[in-house]
Amino acid sequence: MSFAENCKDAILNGNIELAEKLANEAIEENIDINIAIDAFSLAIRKAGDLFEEGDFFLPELMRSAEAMKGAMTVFKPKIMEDKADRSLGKVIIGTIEGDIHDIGKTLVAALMSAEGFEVFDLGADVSVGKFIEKAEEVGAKIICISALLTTTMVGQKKLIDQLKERNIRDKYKVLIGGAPVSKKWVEEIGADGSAESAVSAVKLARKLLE
Ligand code: B12
Repeated sequence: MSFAENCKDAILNGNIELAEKLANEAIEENIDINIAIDAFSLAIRKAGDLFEEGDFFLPELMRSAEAMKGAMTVFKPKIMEDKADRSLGKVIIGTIEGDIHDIGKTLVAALMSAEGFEVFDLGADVSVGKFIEKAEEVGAKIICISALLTTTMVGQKKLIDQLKERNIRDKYKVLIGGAPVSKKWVEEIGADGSAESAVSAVKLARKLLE
């Protein structure tokens, strides 16, 4: 079986040990870390599809998510090992209120940090007020808001609306992301951009600050 097939097997079976073992092997064998993470990401999305189709129930999806988190925990120190020795500015990141999906957000945070941004990761289920309060407190340049549910994406709009109401919208670049986010949504709510992967999120953040 190929590496990607093994990852799929580990994630879909919710096998944390196997997921961690594969992640460790990928590092030992010098497999490009982004390619390895992509293989796991594809697998967890497959779990989501199975859940949507009714072939997976919530406990199975949760076990898959745990296996995915196990692999990401192995990759994180490796990502940070190559941390750039520079300061590109402060970034606030979190998953919006009502939403507990934090795997993608954590990946974006780790890569941003490795790139040289000073990242303040507020976690998941973060209120709009908390995002703004922290951004103001630390003097952030970028606010990154993740949302994985169609019901919680509205929080991304709410945050931008509140920045406008407080006349501080221009102080920040606002990046949004998560599976349901589209270019249309970016335009509709007046965000500065979105990205479909952690790698492109970092590239976009750098570009916006040029
Ligand atoms: C894992 C998972 C879970 C785990 C979450 C574990 C965790 N700690 O995160 C568990 C099992 C707990 C879970 C729970 C639920 N889930 Co869920 N879950 C998923 C799943 C399968 C994968 C998400 C994931 O981790 N992907 C892997 C990461 C690497 O990718 P990512 O999150 O997309 O992030 C990347 C990019 O989007 C981008 N990105 C992400 N954030 C940001 C932010 C910025 C600023 C930028 C620039 C980029 C960026 O970069 C990331 C890295 O590459 C998705 C399916 C899917 N297709 O997304 C469903 C999914 C999101 N879940 C879904 C649902 C319905 C739920 C539940 C409501 C189920 C339930 N009945 O309880 C609950 C929600 C509870 C809540 N209040 O939040 C639905 C949402 C449907 C919808 N239309 O809204 C999905 C789409 C599954 C489906 N197809 O039905 N879930």
